[in-house]
Amino acid sequence: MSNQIPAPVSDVFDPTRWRVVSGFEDFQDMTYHRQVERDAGGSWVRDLPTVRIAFNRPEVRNAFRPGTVDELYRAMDHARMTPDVATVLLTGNGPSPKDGGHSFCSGGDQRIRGRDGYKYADGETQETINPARAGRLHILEVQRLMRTMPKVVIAVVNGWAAGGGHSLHVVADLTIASRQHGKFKQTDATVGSFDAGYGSALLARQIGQKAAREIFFLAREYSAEDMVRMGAVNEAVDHERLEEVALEYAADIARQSPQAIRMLKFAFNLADDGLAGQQVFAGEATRLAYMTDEAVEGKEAFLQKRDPDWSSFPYYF
Ligand code: S0N
Repeated sequence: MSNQIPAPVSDVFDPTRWRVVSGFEDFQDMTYHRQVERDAGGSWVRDLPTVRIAFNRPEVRNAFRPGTVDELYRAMDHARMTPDVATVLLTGNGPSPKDGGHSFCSGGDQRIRGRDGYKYADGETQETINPARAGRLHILEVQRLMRTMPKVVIAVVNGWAAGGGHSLHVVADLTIASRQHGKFKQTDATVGSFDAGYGSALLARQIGQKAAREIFFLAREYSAEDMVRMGAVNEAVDHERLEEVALEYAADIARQSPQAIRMLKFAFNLADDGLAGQQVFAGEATRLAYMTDEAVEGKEAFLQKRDPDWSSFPYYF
């Protein structure tokens, strides 16, 4: 494993705690780090079970364009499939080199919003773009992945969470926010946009209909402490301790049974996610059932071309 200490990417990022995840060094709009333990000389000792995925466009308050969302999805999916990762910290890099502003994410990049969705930028033209990738609203694919991945996702809100960035914090399992710089504003309706899925309806389940409607209809600014009072944020912490507290949350999560955590996450989701939620929960239940002698008997009987013998498996116990 590389002993290289990564470049600093944010004012609350301690480079000695992280390494860049191999294969993701080419990211333009995001960064992806794995938590590590190092010895006193700074050499890598072992990986720890937390990853940090961060928006890296602080000059536009970490707004996302299609390429940003592609990278976010890739990192999130890699975290989903990495067996020894328990927790994902989703956050924003910064502050902005232009004006020192802090941001988690300000949602879709309004400069490239077209009538049919968000356009690919940087050299893409109507003629060259793959039609399957044009005009994409695929942040919703990321929301579904965050919701269904068997890991805990913590939104670490270091600055503005606005528009689609606000929705990402809603979809995360937990949210902690900077007391000094964490700010929340649901600007969707201000720019003629609306997250009519998790961003609004799940928020209403979390904090109640009146409060959620207030956030969307009035588009006012809320502090981290306002959000804690409403039940939308778990904890407001001093800015300089944000990463440290996020890692304390992750360390507590890593002490729990992985199977129990994922069954609990899917149980919490189930009622709000309807049949899709039931499908995810049921998939885990089926996987557990495959581990029983009873399920093995069913499979063995089929392969041996005989009737299954259920006599040692009670209907009730
Ligand atoms: C975040 C705000 C409140 C911060 O205000 P502040 O601190 O005064 O900073 P500004 O001076 O406004 O900003 C600094 C620079 O950053 C640029 N910028 C900020 N946000 C964006 C943005 N979203 N897109 C492009 N540029 C942005 C500013 O222009 C400024 O640049 P310069 O220095 O060059 O002037 C404030 O910035 C703000 O209100 N931002 C806009 C927030 C917003 O409305 N976002 C979009 C909301 N809609 C969505 O996100 C929809 C997307 C979505 O999630 C979705 C939902 C459902 C279905 C599909 C989708 C999908 O699109 O995929």
